[in-house]
This record gives sequence, structure tokens and C-alpha cells, in this order.
Amino acid sequence: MKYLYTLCFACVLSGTVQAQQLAFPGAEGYGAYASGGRGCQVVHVTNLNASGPGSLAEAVGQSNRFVVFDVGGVIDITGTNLTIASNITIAGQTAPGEGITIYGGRVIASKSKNIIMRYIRMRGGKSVNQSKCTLTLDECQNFIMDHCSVSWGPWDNVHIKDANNITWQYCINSEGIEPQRFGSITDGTRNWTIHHCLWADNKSRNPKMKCYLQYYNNVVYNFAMGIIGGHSAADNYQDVVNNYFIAGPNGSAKYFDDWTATDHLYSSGNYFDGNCDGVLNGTLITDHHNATAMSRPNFNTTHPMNVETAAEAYQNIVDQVGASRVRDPHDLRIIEQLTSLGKKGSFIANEDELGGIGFLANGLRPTDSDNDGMADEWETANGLNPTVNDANGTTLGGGYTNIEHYVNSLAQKSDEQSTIDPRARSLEATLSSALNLVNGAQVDVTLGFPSQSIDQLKVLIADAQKFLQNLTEQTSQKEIDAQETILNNGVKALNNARIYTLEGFSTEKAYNIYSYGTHSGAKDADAKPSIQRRYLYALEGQNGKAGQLVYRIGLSDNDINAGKKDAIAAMPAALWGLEAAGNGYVKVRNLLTGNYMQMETSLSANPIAIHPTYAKQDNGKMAFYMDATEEGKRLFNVGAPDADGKGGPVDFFAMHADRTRLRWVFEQTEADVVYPTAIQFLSDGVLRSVRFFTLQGVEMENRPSAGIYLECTTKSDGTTQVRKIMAQ
Ligand SMILES: [Ca+2]
Ligand SMILES: [Ca+2]
Ligand SMILES: [Ca+2]
Repeated sequence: MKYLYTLCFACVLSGTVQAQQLAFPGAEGYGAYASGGRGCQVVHVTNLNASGPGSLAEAVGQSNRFVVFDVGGVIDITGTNLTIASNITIAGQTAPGEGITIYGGRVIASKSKNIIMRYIRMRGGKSVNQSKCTLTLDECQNFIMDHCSVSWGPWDNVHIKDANNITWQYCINSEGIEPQRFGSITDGTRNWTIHHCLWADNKSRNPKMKCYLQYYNNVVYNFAMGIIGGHSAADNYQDVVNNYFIAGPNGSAKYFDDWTATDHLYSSGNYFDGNCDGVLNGTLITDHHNATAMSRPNFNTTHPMNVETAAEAYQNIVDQVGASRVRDPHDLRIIEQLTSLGKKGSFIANEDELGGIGFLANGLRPTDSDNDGMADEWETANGLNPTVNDANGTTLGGGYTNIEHYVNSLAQKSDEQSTIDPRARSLEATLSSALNLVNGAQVDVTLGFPSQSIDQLKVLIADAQKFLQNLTEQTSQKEIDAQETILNNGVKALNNARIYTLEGFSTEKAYNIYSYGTHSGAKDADAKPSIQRRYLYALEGQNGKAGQLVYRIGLSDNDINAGKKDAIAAMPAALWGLEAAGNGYVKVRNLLTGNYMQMETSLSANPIAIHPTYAKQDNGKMAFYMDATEEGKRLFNVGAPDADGKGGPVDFFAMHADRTRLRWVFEQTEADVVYPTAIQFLSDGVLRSVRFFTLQGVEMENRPSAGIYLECTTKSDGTTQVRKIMAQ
């Protein structure tokens, strides 16, 4: 999958303009003025991979980016960390379906500056180092995290040391896991606002307040210890205003704990409900534990604050805390516990107690014709141009770029609230793969699907989504299975429709045809462009006649990225023009010789699905094919196949290869297509009769106008000779 992005015209870096421009409407507190990736390159996350092109890790790994999501689901980063650079907006609310969860590893924005992160779930889990946290923000500056969910941290859920100008709002911090099961730890963080956050099922540190902190309108639920003082030699300052502390099944009355005189605590409007009776009926907190009681707030700030009563904040949190555009099953569980008001909830050892991370439904990416990150429908409704990249325009005013207006419009509960009925998991999984197919088909730049076929599957996807939304207990398993069958048939139909299309190819451009390199003993998955590129190119034959196909090893991606020039890629003999042809053929013509290769088109939309095959050395010839994986159809070949028509592994050009190890890539180059004017045909012997065969071996009445053919010649002595010719 290609890594798609739009150009950055005027990336607004931190502090250069509009110092008082809010990160987004509703931003409050010390992090409210972060500008994130405003004006920066729009980068699409196109897959759920842990790394590599199209991944979230690659999107946020470099500074100055505005990140949107074309897919929804779980990004499993087990074994790795995901690092966020500076001047980044992560617009998780753009993810279709049930949104994005990062699972299995740490998210780190330490020492980074100016980040807006919205609608992202981060669930570390048991594979995270036991002394580490799910999210680490050490020495981070100008950071606002909104409608996110952070859980399953072994040490704490969040580690935030010596950070500055930070806001967390409308976030869930829950279910810290073994060994500590704690919420968040800090030391030395200044100018920090936490408001409208839900802290649930953490034993302690909700958070630890060894810092300067504004803490208003939060709910802390089911804790052994609630908020913790800094209890350090250095002074700390805490404004704790209008929060609700609610005991759960593991509960205690230690809503304030570990405070000493160095903690300067301003406490006002806070309530504690410790009776676990299913009703919100707490009493006003009037004690300060052992902290130094302040009679006025410590902080006299000018940034926006929307302070409600503790009871109002409780309701607001129930309604919208977390990545609540579509809440995932884990956040739904936490909200269900909270609203039980003391009846439900527990500390957990790790996610195994919950059945693991589970599955998130993907959704249909809205049509975005110019791929600037803004949906056509929204662009049209707002007077923007859905065929021109105007993401970073400021047409809509308000100090925000156009794409900021777009993502801000998505920052609310979706109409498509869905949770997965256990009986429909298989249907959901099919739906997810169908969505991946359709989403991928839209963005792939190589051989594509007919748009009509994509639309047909989209209709079936919409039907399945509607079916799932309307699923009730009365719906039978038979009906669910029938829906899945319909969708599966639609997926198959689209896969079969891959032939006869050249969407994405320009006949004005040339292409390199190369495969990825492998090594001896390699497995299918080992074929990587970083190892080597192996080119197919044509030599001009004797007397300017038919060319000969040659297979040569070129430089690896690593070499090319290091600045080396790949001589083979630059040779006209290695450059090919692609043209659509009738009757399901794709014509591939070599730039040097002008000769065509002809393909029986079962080309996949995804180049990795095309595999070459080498035949054994039969009749002194080396056969060479490309097969389409799904159906085993021959795409083109040189030479003759062996008896089984497939060929087996051979040593060829000092390289061991077989049909499973190489992947073919058609890569557009900058060269224009200029063909030689005169093409001569190969001819020898006295011909009595000539029959022409396509590469599939189908006899043809007349010689087609172009292609590579097997020529079957019957000579005067009655013998038959079969050989390849290339002709125009
Ligand atoms: Ca109560
Ligand atoms: Ca658009
Ligand atoms: Ca546009």
C-alpha cells in the first residue's frame, strides 16, 4: 500500500502565528494553545501495521504532520514502541468504524513539542516491560490529549516527568495492570491541566500530584487510593476543584492520600460517594488530609476553563469521556461500571482476564476524491473543492485550516455506534476484510479494480453495516450467516473483477518491472525491496530483430536511499510502457526494442500478489513466468514451461528462486514513453503454415497485432517447431 500524502504549503510551527489560537474548539487548560500539525503535510494512515509505509508509526515518526486515518481497528505494536515527533496532529476521530486502538506496546512523546492527540486508545498490556507505562510524556511540551483512553500500564498508565503546558481532557485512565495497577505518575511537571477525565479501576495515583496541577471536573471511580500528594521535600501546588470520588467494589475512603505540608492543596467543591448504593449521593469533602490547605486557587490563569459542579461533570463524563465517537467494548465496560455507582468494577492483573484486546470493526472510509483528507460530501457542503487539495487553505476562517474544520466536525459521537454481538463476530470480521479490500482498492496506484465493481461491494458493505446496526435478539444465527454469505460473495466478486482494468496506469509514462530480492532458503515473506531489486529488461536482438528478456540484479532500496544510482533502472531496456488492450489483455512494451509482452490479465490490484515462476531447464530453454497467485493464471512468459506447466525452483543468474519468493512490482518512472519507429519481425526457415498461440496456449485464427507468442511452425519435412517470438 502506498503511503499517501498531500503537499505542505505553509506548515505553521509552534508559536509563529496566532499565539492564542485554540488547538480546537473546546480546548481548555495549559495545553489549549498547542497548534499540532496545523498547516503541515496531511499524512494518511492506510493500514494497521506496526511500522512501515502507511502505518501510524511512520506517520507520526517525523515532525510537522497532520495525521488522518483511512482505516479503523487495532494497531498491534507488540514488541515495539510508537514514538511521536513534534508539531503533530493525530486526528483519531477520522478513523472509520470503531476507531483506533494502539495495543501491545508503549506510546512515547518524550521531549517532543506541540502535539494535538484526539480520539485514540492506547492499551499497553502484559507485553509492555513491567517497569514501563503505556504512555510516556517525559519532558513533553505543549501537548493536549482529548477524548483518548489510556489503560493497561504495568507501572502506571502514564509517566509524565518534567513536562510543561499540558492538558488532558475527556480522557479515560483505567485498569492499570500488574505489578502496580496505578494511574499516572509525575515528578516536576508544571502548568498541567486535567479536567473531565475518568479515572477507574486504578489502585492508586489518579494521579500522583508531585507537580503544579489544575485538576477539575474529574471522576475517580473504584480506587484503593484516589489522588496522591507529592509528599516530597520540594513544594508542589494543586488546585483540586469540583471532582467526584466514587467508591467501587474494591473501594476505600482514601480519596485523598499521601499528602504532606509541602503540598499546597486548594480543594473546593469536591464530593465523595462511598456507600456503593447505585445512586450518586456523595457528600462535600472538607478535609485536606495532611496537605497545606490553601484558601484560594494556586493558579491565576487566562486560558479557557469551563468548570461545572462535580455532579454536572459526572454526567458529562458518562456521556462523552474517552474515544467516544464510537466507544470500544473496553471503554463501554468502564462506563457500565461507573454508572453502576459502586456495584461493578475491579482491579485486573492484565488483559487476559478480559479476553484480550478483542476485535474492532473497520468502517467505510468516506469518498475523498482528491485525497486531501476531507470527505467529498463535507467539502461540497462547505464550499470547498473536492477535486483539489485545499486541506491547508483557510477558506473557512476562524484561525483554523480547512482540514482542521473537517476533523473538528467529526469530534462527536458517530451515528454509527456499534458494538459487536458475539454471534456476529464472523460477519464483523468479513465486513472488516471487505472494507480493507474496498479501502485499499481506492488508494492503490497500480493495477486497480473497476470502480463499478468497487461500488457494488460498497452497497453490500452498507447493507451489512445496516444489518449489524439493526441486529436484535430476535435476529437468528441463520440470518446472520446468510448476511455473511452475501458479503463474502461480494468480496469474491470484486476479487474476480480485478481483470480487465488498468486504473492508475498512465500510458504516457514508463515503468520499471522489478521483483524484490530474496536470499537462498528464503520464505515467501522474506522477499523485500530492501534486500535487492531484480529487474526484467529486454535486449535488442541481432540485426535489430526480436529482443531477449534478461533478468538482472539491481540495487536494493537501502542502496538507493543511500544515494546510489541504480543503473539498470535507468536503462531504456528496463523501461516498459503499459497500455490497456481489449479482451482482457494488458500490453507491456519495451522502450528499447519496442517489443510487446502480452499478458493474460489476472493482475492483482496489489503487486505483491503477483509471483514469478521458473520452469526447469527443458529443451535447453529457461522458462519464465509471472503467475497470479489466486488463480495461477500465466501473465507472461519467456521460453517454454515444463510438463506441469508451472516449473519449479532453479538456479538462475547465480540466484536461487522459485515461484513463492519473488514479488513483482510495476513502478512508474519519470521517463516518457517513446517507442522506436521501426520494428522488425523475427523470421527464419521455410514456413508452410504458421499458427499463433497466446501464452495460455489458445490457438488463434489470426496473428494478433501485438504480443509475445509461441510460434508453431510445420516445416516441409513435417516436423513441428515451437518457439517464442515477440512482435508488434
Ligand atoms: Ca452512592
Ligand atoms: Ca477531499
Ligand atoms: Ca479538496
